[in-house]
Amino acid sequence: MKIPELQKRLRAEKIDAAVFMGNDPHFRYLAEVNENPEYGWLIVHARRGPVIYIPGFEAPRFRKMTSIAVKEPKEGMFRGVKTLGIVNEYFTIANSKWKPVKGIKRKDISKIMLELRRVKTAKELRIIQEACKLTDEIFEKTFRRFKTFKREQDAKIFMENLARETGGTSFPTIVGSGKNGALPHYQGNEKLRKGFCVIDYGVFYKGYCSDVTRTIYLGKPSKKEKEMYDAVRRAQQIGIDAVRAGVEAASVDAAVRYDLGKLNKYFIHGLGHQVGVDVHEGSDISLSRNSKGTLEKNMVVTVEPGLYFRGKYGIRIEDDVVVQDGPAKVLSKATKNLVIVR
Ligand SMILES: [Mn+2]
Repeated sequence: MKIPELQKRLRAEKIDAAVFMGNDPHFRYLAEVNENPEYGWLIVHARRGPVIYIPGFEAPRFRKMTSIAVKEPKEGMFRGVKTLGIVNEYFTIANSKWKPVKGIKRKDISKIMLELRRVKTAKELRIIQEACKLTDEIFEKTFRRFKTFKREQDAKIFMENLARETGGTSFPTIVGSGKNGALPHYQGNEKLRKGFCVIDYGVFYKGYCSDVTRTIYLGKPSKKEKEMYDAVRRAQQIGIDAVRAGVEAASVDAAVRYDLGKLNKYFIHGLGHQVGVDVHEGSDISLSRNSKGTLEKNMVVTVEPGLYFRGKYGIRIEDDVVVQDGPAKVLSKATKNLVIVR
């Protein structure tokens, strides 16, 4: 429960209350519910209990999900509030014209929220670990089934269907075969090409995301291709080994690039990012060369080096790991031995 910590921060900043709109992931995060309401908001008061305001027809459902008081919207919700914390990104222009907040001074609390979300509670870690376990199982099922797929999206649809029962996927699945794998965010649907096939996939589970990539091979890899795969796998392990509480986030990216040596020029994106209620969380600290800040215990980050040879193929391996005082705990465990589909 992060609300008491938020209240402490609000008091320190002399903010009387914070409001989170229904579409804001912080709503789920703070209320500890799996979904956002279509319409409604959460008010966290600095000095009294939080309240969710939601229309009557939605209220019973949310009452079952949270211990926070759920009430119907009414006048005077912000009585006594002189300074109101908002999250700029979700407090849109329409909201700023919203009558109940008229005349109340507003202060952006995005930074406070980023800081709160950065370090995960034991409960959050448990949920993300479960999300990763589901992801592993879906990867294994997909590998076994791969021979039957004709097009890239046959694999994508198969995987996304398996995620339906748990809450869906955390982002659009990427399946890029052959030269398409050289485009990190490829979303096409070509006939599956021989060679490497990059599969980037994650589930949305109890309000949290997983984000895992495996690269498999369709056909028979050459010696050179196997070497490239091994280079990515080794670099990824070096990245995981470098993740530790207290280290500069940027230094983890640097360690991987150093290991890749001449191949580094084919590694065209950052090494990783935080993950949580959002799949790309907390842009303030990431495993990339321009990131400032250090890793803290119980942050969850991805480690995802890749090599991209334009017009030829791509390889990426991505795991979700928990930052610890000692070696990072790897949550995603789908095999990293090169899966070969013939
Ligand atoms: Mn990722």
